[in-house]
Amino acid sequence: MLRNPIASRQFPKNFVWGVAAAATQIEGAAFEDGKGISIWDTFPKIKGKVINGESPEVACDHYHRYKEDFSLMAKLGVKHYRLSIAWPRIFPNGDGAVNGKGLDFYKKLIDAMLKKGITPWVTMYHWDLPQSLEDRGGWRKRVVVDAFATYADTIVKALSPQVKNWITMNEIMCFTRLGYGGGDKAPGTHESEKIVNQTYHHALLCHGHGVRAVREYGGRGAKVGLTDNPSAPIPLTETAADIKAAQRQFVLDNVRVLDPLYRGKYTKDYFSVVGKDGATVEKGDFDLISAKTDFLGLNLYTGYFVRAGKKGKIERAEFPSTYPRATSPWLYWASQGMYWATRHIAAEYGEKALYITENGAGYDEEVPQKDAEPNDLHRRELVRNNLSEFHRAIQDGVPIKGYFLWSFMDNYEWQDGYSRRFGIVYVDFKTQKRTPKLSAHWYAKVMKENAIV
Ligand code: GBH
Repeated sequence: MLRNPIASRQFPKNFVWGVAAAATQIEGAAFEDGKGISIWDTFPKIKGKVINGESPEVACDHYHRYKEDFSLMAKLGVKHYRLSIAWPRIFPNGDGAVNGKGLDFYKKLIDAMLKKGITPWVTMYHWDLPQSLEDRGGWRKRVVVDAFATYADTIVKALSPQVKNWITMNEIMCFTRLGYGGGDKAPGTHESEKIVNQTYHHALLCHGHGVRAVREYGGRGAKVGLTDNPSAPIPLTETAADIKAAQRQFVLDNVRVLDPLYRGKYTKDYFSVVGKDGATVEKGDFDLISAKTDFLGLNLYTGYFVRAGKKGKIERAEFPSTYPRATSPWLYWASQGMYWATRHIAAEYGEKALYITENGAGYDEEVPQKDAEPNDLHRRELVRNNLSEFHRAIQDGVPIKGYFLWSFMDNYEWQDGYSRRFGIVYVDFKTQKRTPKLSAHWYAKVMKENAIV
């Protein structure tokens, strides 16, 4: 007798299946109802930073279309949705006066979700710093920490009756290193390593304030965690020496965020990586940074291969030019990264609850034929392979509790603009028409069966 192929591919009971998006990437209405300017409104105006200078001013116009978007989600069987709040809608200048219309917008939006049976998972910060704070030093300066503490208090107080799941920060590395070190993301400057490490430190402090705000004002049953995007070294062979090398590389790669979070200090490993450019720390900082969380969120898309070399050295096995990847050039097809990143965290830091807060694939896709189902078999296949690896990790004891596919619909992919599509729903940006792709119909069945189908 052959077995039913999905019998061994079931996920645990109560596994959380969802989709994800972020304010700047979908809302549009960049200057409506009192919203302040964010660094992502300013950044596309700098020549050469964003493809075709595309801006998030209109994006998916979700600000005006959220009801129909939630109807479509519900139709696909989505029960959990990760969204973010635009800080400049709440505090147009980052601090100072609250914009009541901003808070009202999110209350109405979340009400509309709840009516459709969709549970919100709210990210407090997904890269849209109020420009006014950037003008006062931004992530380089402690002013951002004080402002964030008040912002976190304000949104948690206002939304805690409706929201039980909170994510403090999205991908600290991206808005610190890539924003202030690499120049690729807003604000797009090139600071010293010392300053870049200081931006990480301020972001970690904000995470701590996010946790504190949820503990103080989140109400009963509220949960909070950080979303990180660790790099994912994969052992070239799954044998003891390569596994040890990969886990060691994992710690060193991600030491700026995960060591302070879990070890409550800047460790020897941190200083072995940053040298004399470590962040300046004030008394009490680590109490905030390492305050106990309820889970860790992970955005995982890819990985890379390492093996044990001679004399304890770790060798990287480079990707040859023929190795498959998505149109996003960093997105190599490396599904084993899903297994190993989650496993390394469980092994190294003992985390008890992991949520995959993003996973997906970015392609410049063809315009679909009129009335045809957009064919994104490439995305379906990569995501399905990734799910197999998460499933394998769970079988091996890694505590993965949920999975959010990035992204619900095509949207503003930051410096890659509107041509780089990550959605399982196709968006025609001229007409704002939404059309579920092949992957959306497949994912609907995954959520329904609680299994890889
Ligand atoms: C996530 O970023 C974001 O949270 C989300 O908003 C975004 O739309 C989505 O993923 C898709 O990109 O070091 O220069 O080689 C993931 C961003 C992109 C961060 C690749 C690290 C490495 C680029 N990651 N990046 S580089």
